[in-house]
Amino acid sequence: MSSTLAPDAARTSAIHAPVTDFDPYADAVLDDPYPHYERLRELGPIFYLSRYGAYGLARHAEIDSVLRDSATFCSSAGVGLANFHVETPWRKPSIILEADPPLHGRTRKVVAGLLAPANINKLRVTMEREAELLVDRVLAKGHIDAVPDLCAAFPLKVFADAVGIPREGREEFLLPYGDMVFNAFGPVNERFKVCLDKAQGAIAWIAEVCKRENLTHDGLGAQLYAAADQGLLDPEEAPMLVRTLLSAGLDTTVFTLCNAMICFAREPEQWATLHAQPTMARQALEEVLRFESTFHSFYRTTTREVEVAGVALPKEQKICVFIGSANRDPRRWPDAHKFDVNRKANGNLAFGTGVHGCAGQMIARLEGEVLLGALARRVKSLRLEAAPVIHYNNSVRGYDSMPVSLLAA
Ligand code: OVV
Repeated sequence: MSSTLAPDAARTSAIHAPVTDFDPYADAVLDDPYPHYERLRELGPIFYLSRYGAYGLARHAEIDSVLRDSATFCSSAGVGLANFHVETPWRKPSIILEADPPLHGRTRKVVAGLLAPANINKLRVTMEREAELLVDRVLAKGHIDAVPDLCAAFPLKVFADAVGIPREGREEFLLPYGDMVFNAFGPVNERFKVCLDKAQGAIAWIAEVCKRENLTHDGLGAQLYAAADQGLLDPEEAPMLVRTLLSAGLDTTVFTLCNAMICFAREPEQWATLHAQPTMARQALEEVLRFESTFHSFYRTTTREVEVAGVALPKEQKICVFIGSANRDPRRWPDAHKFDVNRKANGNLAFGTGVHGCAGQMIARLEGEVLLGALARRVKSLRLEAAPVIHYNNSVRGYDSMPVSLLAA
């Protein structure tokens, strides 16, 4: 990473951001982004990513402020590098993620009700039963690939059941579809293009399972159609929001579970702490989300000329927020680089913040708490048997494979 002063610093009196040719999407960066994030934070509160023509934020305070000001830093231009105001997106824009008021407020209200604790806590018992079955199975094996056997298996069962989609096709299509969705939170690079080529079958499958006739009668999907019946949504908005649930709800939770497994496999003492006190599962999960955030970066777009950390930005300017860096910012977190389940990690930005903060965060936490809790009660120790295989994606961080051995308590 090289950095210089912005090109025309001499000609104007405005403060210019440091410029860097850093590529957040290079494989080598995704292998271990944290030393790079540290350099980005040290560049200053804002910097310019010359390869992408976007500004970047890597400190907690500035990212928090930008995410809280959704009027100035909007989402309707897309949350990747492509500006939907001038470029055609790869699919019809989401009516919640890639929307501003007033559309966003209306759809968000429906989805927020759907995913509120009062509506999802009834899923806990079913999730706990599934978690027990899964832990039985992996303990019987002893040696597993924690990605397919545990981290993917759980959400593919409990979340897809909760939405109410068919069993057939889940393994083949759900994660590849999400992979595409999350690649689109970055630039239209080679990774994006290769993924889009491979995603065609998944795109068709998703469109099909979002239809009312293919959903169970009591799931979250059916509840979205019921909201449309009540006039809270237009009829064509119900399948769009089922698509949102299936876009946002699988890869993210799968990778969060992967990241939890990695954190604990690397820190046996932390596992010992959780094993001794399994009710710490929810707090421990929060620290996983801080320490190994699932979401690493995405964009906002300015709706007007605005100053950020003293730097004047034009209208329609893309700004990248490095969530994975904010959650390791030593300005915000003492011993930021220490994974510590005793820490109060609340205030981390893993789910974003502000009006676009993750609508599914409570069901995501529920899934994580339930599986981690079941493991904590019954697994005495876990060990990485070989190097995990990272899954390269433009915005989310997780694994394709993670050979682990488990010892029953
Ligand atoms: C938060 C999120 C992630 C991915 C997709 C969507 C939302 C969507 O609305 O489709």
